[in-house]
Amino acid sequence: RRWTHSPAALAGLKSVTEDDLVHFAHFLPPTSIVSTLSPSAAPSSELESFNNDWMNKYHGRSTTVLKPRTTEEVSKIVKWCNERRIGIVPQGGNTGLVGGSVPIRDELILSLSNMSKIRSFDDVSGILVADAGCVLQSLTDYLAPHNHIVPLDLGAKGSCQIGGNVSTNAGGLRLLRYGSLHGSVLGLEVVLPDGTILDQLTTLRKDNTGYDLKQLFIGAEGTLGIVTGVSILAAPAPQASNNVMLALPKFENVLPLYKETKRQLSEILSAFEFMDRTVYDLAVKHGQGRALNPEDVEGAECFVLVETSGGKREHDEQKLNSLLESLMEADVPLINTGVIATSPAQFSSLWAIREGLTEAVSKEGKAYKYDISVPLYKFQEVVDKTKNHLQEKGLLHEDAVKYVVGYGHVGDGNLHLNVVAAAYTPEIEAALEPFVYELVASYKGSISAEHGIGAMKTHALKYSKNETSIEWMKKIKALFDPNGIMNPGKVLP
Ligand code: FAD
Ligand code: 2HG
Ligand code: ZN
Repeated sequence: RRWTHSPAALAGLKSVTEDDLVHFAHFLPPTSIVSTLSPSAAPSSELESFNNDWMNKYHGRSTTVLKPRTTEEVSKIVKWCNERRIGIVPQGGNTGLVGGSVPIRDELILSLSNMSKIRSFDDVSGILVADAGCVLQSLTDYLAPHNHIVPLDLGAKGSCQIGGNVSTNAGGLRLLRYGSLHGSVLGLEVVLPDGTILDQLTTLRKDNTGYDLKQLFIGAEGTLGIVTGVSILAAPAPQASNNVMLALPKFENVLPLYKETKRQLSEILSAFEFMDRTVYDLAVKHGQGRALNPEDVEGAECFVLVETSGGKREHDEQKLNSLLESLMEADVPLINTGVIATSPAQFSSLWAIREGLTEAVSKEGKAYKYDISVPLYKFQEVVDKTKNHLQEKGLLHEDAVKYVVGYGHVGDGNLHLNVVAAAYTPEIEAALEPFVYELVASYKGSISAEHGIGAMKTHALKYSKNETSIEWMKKIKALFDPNGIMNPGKVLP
């Protein structure tokens, strides 16, 4: 078969054949093999959800999905593929937003969904060891009766897997409080591209015995190996959590508000999330959370969701109330209003607005997503400049780009610039890229704060990494994966 638009990384790789399936059937049960090639061929519709990404923007044409149940089975599959030069795409919950989790061509998809056992939990140290295919929400549910939480939370928690989270180094809504996975992941078990099992599944808080190899796999997006097990430090569940949605008259108030909120709430501040008015309105339009009362949103240019997590409810509530009072009573108030959650249902509903933004945007149209790190005071400028640029190109109208919106994790300097279009078109893409990447580079920012590079940004890596860094990344890739079978065409240009 001839392939058009196939990157060089896939050039020497082979397609899966019926002979390969016969081999896999020696150690995998029929339920672990979904293929359009096998004698009992699956209809191609069964492969659809594996071949298409969450945004329905990236499309692969894989013929075969394997769902191993153990690390040993993963190892056997990978060893065979390495010998036969078959490209492999590791797939977790397929919620990634940069096209990393679906094939570019017809690579084999290795789904971790059958590896979902908790291996151990120690409620004294808080260390959890789990299979990579455990869904994030299921880990949260498992830890709840043990009074612990996963130090990571994101809107995709119902589908994404801990192995996918580690492989993308996902940030999310709790990073402000618990830091990145580079800190909270204590150990990993990884199947290397030649099938070797690298067992670094330690449960130690401290371990300075030479190079910390696991760090290489955190954020490698499946290009260096397959994560099969994760050891992670869970956090004690907060005894009290509160949140408040603050409505701001103008964007310029976000920065002073963040400073003041940090000063007053100090150790109990656990999230500080930003959304502009346009994306808030989209969330309401598409039924995410419960809309605030009209009088609370009147005149608001943007919103900030503040969460506190602490040890004593009265103490935390007192701090939050006095923050609100001081903000409202200032000579020039930083906020118009603050809607404080007074029940668990309201607490969840305020979070649902924020967590539902991605879904709202997707319901409205096709989203071009730019997940960037830029200085906080530039958030609005990035949105405005992008909007003006699209306007100048004549692309800001109902049939092309409908909205340009911004939201994100203020505390982490991470803005999600979303350009919501009627359709994905080459014209819009050409207007946005490299425009957005050049803009980010001009602020010395990052073109990917937390979603990764995937297939979307390989050509843009140079805007955030210099030549020497890319050269060393390529050397590391060649060392681990000399045959280039692991997630080919992703991450590296
Ligand atoms: P997949 O999408 O299946 O895979 C992602 C990448 O990791 C791919 O390159 C894949 O090959 C690789 N991979 C997956 N599993 C493994 C494995 N076991 N071993 C090796 N490689 C593997 N991201 C954030 O950072 N913060 C957010 O707040 C956030 N919110 C989101 C909200 C929504 C509604 C959605 C749809 C996505 C969101 N994301 C967010 C992006 C995405 O959910 C995360 O990147 C998530 O960590 C991906 O996990 P997954 O299991 O779905 O991985
Ligand atoms: C979030 O913070 C996610 O909600 C998704 O990282 C961001 O939709 C996006 O662009
Ligand atoms: Zn995010």
